[in-house]
Amino acid sequence: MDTACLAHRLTDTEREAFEEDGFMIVRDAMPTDQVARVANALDDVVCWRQRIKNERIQIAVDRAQARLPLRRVPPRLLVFRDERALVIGEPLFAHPALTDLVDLPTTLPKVWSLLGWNIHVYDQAARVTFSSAASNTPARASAGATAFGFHRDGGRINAEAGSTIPRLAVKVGLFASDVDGPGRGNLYVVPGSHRWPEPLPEDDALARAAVPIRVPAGSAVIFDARIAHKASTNTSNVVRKAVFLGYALRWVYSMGERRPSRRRFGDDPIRSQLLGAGTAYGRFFPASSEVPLRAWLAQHDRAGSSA
Ligand SMILES: O=C(O)CCC(=O)C(=O)O
Repeated sequence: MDTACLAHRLTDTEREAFEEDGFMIVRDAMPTDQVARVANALDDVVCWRQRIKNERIQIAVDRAQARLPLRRVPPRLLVFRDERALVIGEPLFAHPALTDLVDLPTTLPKVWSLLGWNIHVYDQAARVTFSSAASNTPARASAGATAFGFHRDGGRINAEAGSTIPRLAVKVGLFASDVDGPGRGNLYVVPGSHRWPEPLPEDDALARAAVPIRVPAGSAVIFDARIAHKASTNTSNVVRKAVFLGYALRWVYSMGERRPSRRRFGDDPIRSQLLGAGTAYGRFFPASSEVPLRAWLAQHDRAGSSA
């Protein structure tokens, strides 16, 4: 990892504001060319999904042909609908341009400043929100929980871990389309609600207190997993493209089923840690080899490596 990322550690002022509000905006989190790569990757994944639907047998043959360059073989995709949004369940494993977001130099230092070094991604989704005006993208009722209602991240953590839960996770939302206006499928957050005890108030009270995140493409929002937040419908004609990566302490079990393979993701040690490599025991008692971020921080950011 390039030490240039150290310039993006959380400042004292940012920490104070984050403790108060439970979220922060990072402008220019991604340069313009990276925004385009992420947006194109999401388009590719949506196309692959269509191809997988149409050509199941041919895809199986492609996968079996080990000599095909990996990037030409669609990975196994986990894609489902949440009302007007198409959700790519494991974007980090779906496309190299999306994998690159896991150690983004502008956001990862803020994440380790908040959580420390024993972290991994436990919750990830890319959410492509189509215009609700477009007749060819009908809304569907979500089979499970929908992100279009106010919620805290972590599901049963909130119901079962007591009324005042400590910070176990933060989420980074990265926008590959412009959401700097109303009706763009904006994420809504309720400032300060990460400090509220469980259960959350009724939706009406949350809706009155909620604010939309309105930022240009390339921006990120980092929020405490306990903050009340929700997706919203997109009434514009700009498709909303966002990737959400939830980082948690490694003893918080990952919601994903898959582990990174070195063949597909390379063997950058810190990236492997973040993608979920390591043993079950090592989530609680990590060997140094399982948490290379610790040694890296000890060398470059003593404050981040303490504890
Ligand atoms: O799509 C959105 O804006 C909301 C995402 C969300 O609620 C989540 O990641 O938990």
